[in-house]
Amino acid sequence: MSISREEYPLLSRMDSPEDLRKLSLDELELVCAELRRYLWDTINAVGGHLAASLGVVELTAALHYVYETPQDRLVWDVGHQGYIHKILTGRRDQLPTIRRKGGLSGFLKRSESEYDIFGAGHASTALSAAFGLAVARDLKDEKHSVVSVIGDGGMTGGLAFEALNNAGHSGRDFTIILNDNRMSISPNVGAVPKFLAKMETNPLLGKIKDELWEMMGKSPVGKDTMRSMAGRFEASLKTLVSPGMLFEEFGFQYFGPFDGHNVREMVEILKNIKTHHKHPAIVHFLTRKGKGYDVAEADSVTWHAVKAPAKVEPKVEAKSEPETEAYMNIFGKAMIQEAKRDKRVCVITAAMKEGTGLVEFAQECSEQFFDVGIAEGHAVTFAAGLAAEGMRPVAAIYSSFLQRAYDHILHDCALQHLPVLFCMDRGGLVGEDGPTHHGCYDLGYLTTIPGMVVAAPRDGQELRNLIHTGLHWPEGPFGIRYPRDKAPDHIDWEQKPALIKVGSWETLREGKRVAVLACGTMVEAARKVIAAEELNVTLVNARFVKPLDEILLAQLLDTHEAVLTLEEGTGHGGLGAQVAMYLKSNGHEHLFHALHLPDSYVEHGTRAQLLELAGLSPRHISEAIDGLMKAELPRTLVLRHSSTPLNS
Ligand SMILES: Cc1ncc(C[n+]2csc(CCOP(=O)(O)OP(=O)(O)O)c2C)c(N)n1
Repeated sequence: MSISREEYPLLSRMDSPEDLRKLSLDELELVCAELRRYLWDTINAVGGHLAASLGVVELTAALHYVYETPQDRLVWDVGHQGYIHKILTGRRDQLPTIRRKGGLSGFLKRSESEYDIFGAGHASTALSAAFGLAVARDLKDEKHSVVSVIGDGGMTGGLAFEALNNAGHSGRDFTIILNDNRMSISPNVGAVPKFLAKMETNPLLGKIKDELWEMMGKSPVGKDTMRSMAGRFEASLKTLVSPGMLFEEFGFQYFGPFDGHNVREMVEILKNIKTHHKHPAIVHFLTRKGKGYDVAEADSVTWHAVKAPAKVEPKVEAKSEPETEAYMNIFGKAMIQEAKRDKRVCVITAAMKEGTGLVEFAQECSEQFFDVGIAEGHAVTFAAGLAAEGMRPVAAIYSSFLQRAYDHILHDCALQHLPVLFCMDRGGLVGEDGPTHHGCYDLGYLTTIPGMVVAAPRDGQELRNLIHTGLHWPEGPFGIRYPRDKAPDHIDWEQKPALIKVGSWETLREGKRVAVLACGTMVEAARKVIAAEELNVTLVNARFVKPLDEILLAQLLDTHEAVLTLEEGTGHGGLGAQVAMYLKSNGHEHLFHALHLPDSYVEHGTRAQLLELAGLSPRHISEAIDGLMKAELPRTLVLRHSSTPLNS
């Protein structure tokens, strides 16, 4: 559906950045107002990331106005702030479909648009990727500009500094735009925000700079010679008043800080950089998350992402069950109890206090809470250090973000038998955030690590018990993954959590012929299917994916003819793969079927839609059980993988 000319006189004509470049500066200002209104109205109606994109309206417009995208390469970090970029690059009318199945992705994606030069979803990649583009350009003897945009939050990731280290002294034409809104999702942490704030507020530097610009004709981008003189003078001033200016030491020429909402000035600044500056440069813009809407400016944490308003359902008279709690909140509450019980418990987040359910923990147990910034690798090795001194560290990191820290888990924790507890929220399909955020791989990538315990609770109480168990486990890293979902049970918080024998499974129901081994979310899904269809099969809660409960497994194999494994993870290395290996290694010839996520990238949509698409819906479970119940008695081991590759 296209937007109306009456409501959006300019924006309705912007079909590509080419159209934007034809506007006068007055019109550019007007189009920014229309962009902001369109974004606000649409995202409040359909849900999505909001505050960050509101903050980069002028920046995005200025970048596409000055640079000849897509020939000039524009690389965005994370991509959650890329909605304005999407609107201006031919996707305006599809914005209402964002994050819905079949609609626009919530992040940038190479397959979605030629303007999405580099896809993302995870933070701190933009500088490395863009520097790769810049080097490729030079090797191919091409002349376009390469510009990357990174937030002050993204700058807390070590990868960003690795790129600065590598790119700064290369001398290549490479521009970094630092979008500094002083916020990650929550207020930014550590030295980077302090250092940036110093540059913004250093009164001596500011005063001298103002006077300098005054002398140069009141414009921060005066005539070329004056500007370069000013630049040189300013550079020496900076070393005088702020020795060791970080970026300059890395080999970048630093420009700023500038007002990131004055689109006219930004255009002038960027034009000058593009035309005259052919070396590594950092342009520092100050922006405000949520800009333009008081509520969002005042509380950008809440407005970081908004949900679509719930549909008004007709009132149901029947007494409805009170809602159960989300796993993430159960985790947060359980940690408060554990941290109060044992002062050695330390909880670490990598800039995801809200997302991992730790807001109350941070208030109530502030001494035991550590936000290390968007730095998952560091978070893990830091936790290993704590463990080496006898503390009980808990690394609360989303399953997909922990992928970045694989070697930190292996080399820094497991190899040294250091007991770090990993609590991985967003295990399995996350829904609308899509493939960058699905936690599909954890069961696979963690079970490859010798000595690692890998578990998935079937409900909230079991999450508490596993946390308790993990905090008492002395032998090495212990991982617990749970979904972005509500737990199926109500928790009695008065009751103390229990210790579970590591590696033990739980038989939930005894039946004949088929043993269903399910882990995590799949336990409840299988329980419902079995109950609804009154199937006479055995159901086992295979809560430990590593180590397997080989004693119970052997008993089950004695008494059953077929085995079905169910897991919300990829087939490689997870429950099914391990059980299959056990069967094969021990010469069993049972019928075997494994339901798991496909070996392809699952797109975005609701969790229910994606489970259906990925072959893990109740229908698929029912068909798999039915197939095994009716199948011929096994003569050979049949290893069938359920999933068909999905089109991505
Ligand atoms: C590796 C990784 N860790 C965590 C996140 C979750 N996350 C998404 S946006 C964001 C904040 C980014 O802050 P900044 O770069 O300053 O951008 P802003 O939202 O302020 O525009 C975080 C932590 C992520 N996307 N990737």
